[in-house]
Amino acid sequence: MKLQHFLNGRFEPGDDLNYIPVVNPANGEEIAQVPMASKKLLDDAVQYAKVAQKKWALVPAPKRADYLYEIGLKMKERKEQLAQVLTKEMGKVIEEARGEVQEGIDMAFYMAGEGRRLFGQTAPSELANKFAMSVRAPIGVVGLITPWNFPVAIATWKSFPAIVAGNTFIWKPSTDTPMMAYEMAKIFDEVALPAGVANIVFGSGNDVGTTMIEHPDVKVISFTGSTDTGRKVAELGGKHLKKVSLEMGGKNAVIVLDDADLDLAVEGILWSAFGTAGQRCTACSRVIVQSSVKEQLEKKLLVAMDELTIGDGLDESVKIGPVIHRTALHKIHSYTQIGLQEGATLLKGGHILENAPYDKGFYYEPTLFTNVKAQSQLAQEEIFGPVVSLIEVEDLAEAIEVNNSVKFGLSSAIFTQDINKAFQAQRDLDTGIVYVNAGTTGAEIHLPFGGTKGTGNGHRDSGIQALDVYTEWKSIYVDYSGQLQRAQIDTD
Ligand code: UN1
Repeated sequence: MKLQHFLNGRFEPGDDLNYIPVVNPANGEEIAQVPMASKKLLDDAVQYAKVAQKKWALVPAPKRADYLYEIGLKMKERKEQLAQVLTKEMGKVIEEARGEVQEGIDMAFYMAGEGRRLFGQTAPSELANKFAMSVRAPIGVVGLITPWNFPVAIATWKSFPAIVAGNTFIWKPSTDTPMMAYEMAKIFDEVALPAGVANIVFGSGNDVGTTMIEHPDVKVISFTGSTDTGRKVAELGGKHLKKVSLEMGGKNAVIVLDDADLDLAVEGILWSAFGTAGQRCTACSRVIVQSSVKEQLEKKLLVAMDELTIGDGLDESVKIGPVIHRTALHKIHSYTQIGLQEGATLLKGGHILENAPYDKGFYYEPTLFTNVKAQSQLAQEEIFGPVVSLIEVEDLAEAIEVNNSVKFGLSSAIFTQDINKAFQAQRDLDTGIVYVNAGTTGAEIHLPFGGTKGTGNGHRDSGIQALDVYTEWKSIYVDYSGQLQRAQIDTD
């Protein structure tokens, strides 16, 4: 199957017929081909989006929202089919794929509600008979660059607030997972979203991504992906004075204190470390454990890890699917080797699964290291795979210090039954998301999603805060005094 770009309400095969294969990571089979756009095609898309935006901005927001309700309903109707496509192209197990599609549905209905809010503010004027207010104004054409690990949910976090606020968008999905974008294009088409409001252009970061960031008619860039790429996006965006929203890596930790419910902590660690084969920005990659319960926690984790069935995510009984591609597999494995060189103790896993039935796909054994030093490479760098490092600490203060010692700040979690410690931790953990007695994953779409330090640049995806990325504040003063009144001038 050959996918097509979606431009100005039409499907376009692409102008240079330059296609690359889309591979199912569970078995290495080619499942589709994705066209790679030229700079010219991207430029066409921007022009369509620019023309469409002028009209779209004049559609009343509650009417714009009606399209989002329709999109949400279609996604709901097709939830199972979308989840199947998602598992085939990305590899996550079907239960999680359903969950990701649900995130998209939730975002559609949530942002549709904003069509009847999009609240501005009124303020008293310092002058008599003068009215002051500020409103959210759309910005124009926005460029969305999304990753392969959440091919649909992350795109909905960005595109839905963008369009309800009166912008139009160009979306460049990852070419590793373009099929969900293609499915979304079909839905945009089915609900007759006005031409040019949603445009999907497949292509490389170097061609399409760079051109989009440099393009004078693309006013906002919202990016989710690696810190290295994000830094380049920010540099180039800065040069062209773009508003850039970045969502990047994590090195998220679960803290386990000696008073924790250890069985619950084990469940939380397993789900957030090995779910999605560890390929979430929010994945737990470190466990920071108080020394008195370290051995007990290790034992419980090892027993629980035996239950993790690995295989094709379409099989309902499988808990861990493949990783995205061979390059990822080797990168993950290089961290196991680094861990061993650094003197960490490998308790379990640590291998690429190379024998049948795993030989055709890209599978990595869930891996647990212990006696890991907080400052080691294994404990500091994002791995993006099913590898967890146990770090021993004496007390809560040290746990917080270790948690905060990485350059990322997305998510953190603490297991404790002591409410004072829980509240102290939520204050002191330097991450954008904190969980108490739950793992590091599972953010809900109506709360702001993002992180501190190397994870982001101060913006947030999803939640009401996403609207700040896609709107400008406009302050409006209406003087009904019939006289020239001069602010800041003392007239007494
Ligand atoms: C991501 O990995 O970039 O909080 C997104 C979670 C999901 C979203 C993860 N709701 O784990």
